[in-house]
Amino acid sequence: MMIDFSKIGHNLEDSLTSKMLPHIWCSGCSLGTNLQSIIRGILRTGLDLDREVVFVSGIGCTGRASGYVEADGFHTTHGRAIPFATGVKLGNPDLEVIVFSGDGDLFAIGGNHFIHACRRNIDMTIICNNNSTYGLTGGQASPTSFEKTRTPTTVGENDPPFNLVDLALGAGADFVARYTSAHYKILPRVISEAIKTEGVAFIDLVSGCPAIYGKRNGYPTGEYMVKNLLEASKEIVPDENGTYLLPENTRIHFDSSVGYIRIPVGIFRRQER
Ligand SMILES: Cc1ncc(C[n+]2csc(CCOP(=O)(O)OP(=O)(O)O)c2C)c(N)n1
Ligand code: SF4
Ligand SMILES: [Mg+2]
Repeated sequence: MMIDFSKIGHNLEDSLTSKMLPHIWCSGCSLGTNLQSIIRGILRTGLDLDREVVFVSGIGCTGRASGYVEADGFHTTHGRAIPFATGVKLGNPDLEVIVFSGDGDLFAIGGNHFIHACRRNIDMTIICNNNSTYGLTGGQASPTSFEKTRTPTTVGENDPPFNLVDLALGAGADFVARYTSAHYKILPRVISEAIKTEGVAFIDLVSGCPAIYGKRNGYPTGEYMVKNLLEASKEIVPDENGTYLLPENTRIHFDSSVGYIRIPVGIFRRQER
C-alpha cells in the first residue's frame, strides 16, 4: 500500500518547513528526536520562531536541520556555521541565533571558530549533534570518534577524542551542558535555559548514527542505541571543590563491541560575564 505522506500530520507541523519533508535522515537516527527537542526548547522560551529566531548549520546530516525548521536559517558551508551566526548576531543583535551542527563540522574544520566564539562571548546557542562520526560522507573518523573504533579511515587506533565539555569549559563558554538524544524530556528545559544565557551557551548533545557508525561499533539499531544512551548516562552532581569538572570526570567512555559505557551528563557551568 502506498502511504500518502501529505496526509500524515505531525504535532510540530507549524514549526517545520513542510515543503522540505520528508527528510533525508535514516530510520533510527537521533536527528529527528534532537530537532524535536530543540524546537520544543525554543517554543518554551516564548520566542516567535518565524520572526525572532535564526537557525544556522554547517554541512553534514545535521546540517540539513536548518532547512527543516520554519525559521529564517542558513545552511552554510562546511565548518562555517559559527562565522555566519556571528554575522547575523552583529547585524541584528535582537535576533536569537541558534547553531545546530555536527561534531565534524563544529570541531574539525570549524574548531577554530568555536574557541574564538567562546573567547569573544558572542551571544548564541551552539548545539553539537555529537555522533562521533562524519555521518553524511560515509562514517569517517571525526574529532570525537573514540580510540578503539572501526571507521573507513582508521588504521590501528584513532587519536584520542575531544571531550567537548572540557573544551567548552576551557574556552570560556558561559553555559555548558551535556545530554543525549534519549533525554528528550529534559532537553527542552535545558535548551530554553541555554537560549536565555547572554553569552555562548554550548550543549554537547551525544547522539547516535546507527546506520553508519553504530553498525560498526556496537549499537547497530536505533532501538539499541536509545537504551544504550540512557543506561550509560550518569548525572553529574556538582561538588564544592569542583572535582566534577575535571576532564577525567567529564570524559565519555565507549567500547566498540557494546557502545557507550559511561556518559557524564548534566549542566556543568552557568555563569554570566
Ligand atoms: C570544505 C569541505 N570539506 C569537506 C566536505 C565534505 N563533508 C561534508 S559533510 C562532512 C562531515 C560531516 O560530519 P558532521 O559534521 O559530524 O555531520 P554528520 O553528518 O555526522 O551529522 C564532510 C567532511 C565539505 N562539504 N566541504
Ligand atoms: S548517516 Fe548516520 S547521522 Fe546521517 S542520517 Fe543516517 S544515521 Fe543519521
Ligand atoms: Mg557527526
